[in-house]
Amino acid sequence: MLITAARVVVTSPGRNYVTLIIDTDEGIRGIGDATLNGRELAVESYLRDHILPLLIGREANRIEDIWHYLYKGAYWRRGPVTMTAIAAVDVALWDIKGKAAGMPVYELLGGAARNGVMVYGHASGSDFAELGDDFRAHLDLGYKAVRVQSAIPGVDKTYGIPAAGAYYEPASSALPQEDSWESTSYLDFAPRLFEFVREEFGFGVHVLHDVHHRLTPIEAGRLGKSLEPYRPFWIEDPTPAEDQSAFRLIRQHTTTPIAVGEVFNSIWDCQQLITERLIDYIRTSVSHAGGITHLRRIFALAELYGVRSGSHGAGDLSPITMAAALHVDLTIPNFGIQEFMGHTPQTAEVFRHGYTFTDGLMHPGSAPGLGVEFDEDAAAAFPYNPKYLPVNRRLDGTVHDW
Ligand code: CS2
Ligand code: MG
Repeated sequence: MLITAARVVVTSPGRNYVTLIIDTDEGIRGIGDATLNGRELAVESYLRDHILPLLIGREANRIEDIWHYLYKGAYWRRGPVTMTAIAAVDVALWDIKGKAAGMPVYELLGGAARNGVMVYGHASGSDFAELGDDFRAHLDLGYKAVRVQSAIPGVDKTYGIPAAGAYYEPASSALPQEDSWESTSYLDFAPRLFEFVREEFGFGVHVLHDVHHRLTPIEAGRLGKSLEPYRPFWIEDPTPAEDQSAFRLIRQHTTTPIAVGEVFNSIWDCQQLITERLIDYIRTSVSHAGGITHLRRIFALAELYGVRSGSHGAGDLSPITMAAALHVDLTIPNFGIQEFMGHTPQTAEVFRHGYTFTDGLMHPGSAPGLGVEFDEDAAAAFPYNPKYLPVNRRLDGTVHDW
């Protein structure tokens, strides 16, 4: 089966998504997610101008060969743009392979190793009352795990807090909005946040929290120690992820589980964190870490060191990535948890998917391939809408990690 055509569609059903479509001479089509929040057009160009011409005439079933051809053949390796583009090709080829075999992708990956995929949702609030309502709403939906984020007294426009009941989208402005941050206020506040949640909802539900890259290593050690009485499922991205050896210092001070990896795009980004057991969950995603092919290598390495998966699943990863993630999550032995932030209603018009949520567990469905159909006519109704992620500044104006 030969690749005959490939093209990229940028659409914005509530937020921007970049979708790769690959067609073959047997009439089977595959789709991949090439979305990189705030840098969508960079990936679109990398695919359109440098990758897609190389795919025409190649055998669609040779997924591994194509992966290495695109990775090693570029000379300039790794990075979020390159690896998101390679990921989109990889996922589209797995979609084609599943459709050609008449099987869901998870069957090609070794079959189901569990009945369903435990997911966590996002609860947030501008105060504890609002947070409590959102948390309770997630419990009512059947979630067994909930991430909690709250506004920090004295710090305006911090991460993860939408208007009450609104869908959270951080890339919200045509030029970067400036958020604010102060670690001292946060470190004093975080234990109170967890105290509220545990007093209100008890210890029968997993509670997660995203620090979002903002602390120094010793601050992260202090945070982890202060939260130990409240038993977090994990604290996520406590410090900038690229400084892997910093996690040795954090580990010296706390047993609170740590999750890192949504900004990583290759196994080499997390090799030290995994092999030195500096983290407990690796959050690399199908769409930003080289696709299904490379993500399985990362999870296989992690399994050797007792590190479990906890893949990124924010709304800026399209339903194609959510579906592909569920196929992988269903089959790996060291599955931990899967983020599921959900998508806007308009997104469901464009990406018609077959995955399901039942009592806190998700399943990709049994349709051949990924189980997602991309509606190009619906997509055309939502033209690209340039958006940037925020830039963060401390209260004295210093640029800080967002
Ligand atoms: C966040 C993401 O869901 C998470 O864990 O870190 O929502 C992140 O802020 C966005 O994906 C950035 O585009
Ligand atoms: Mg995160």
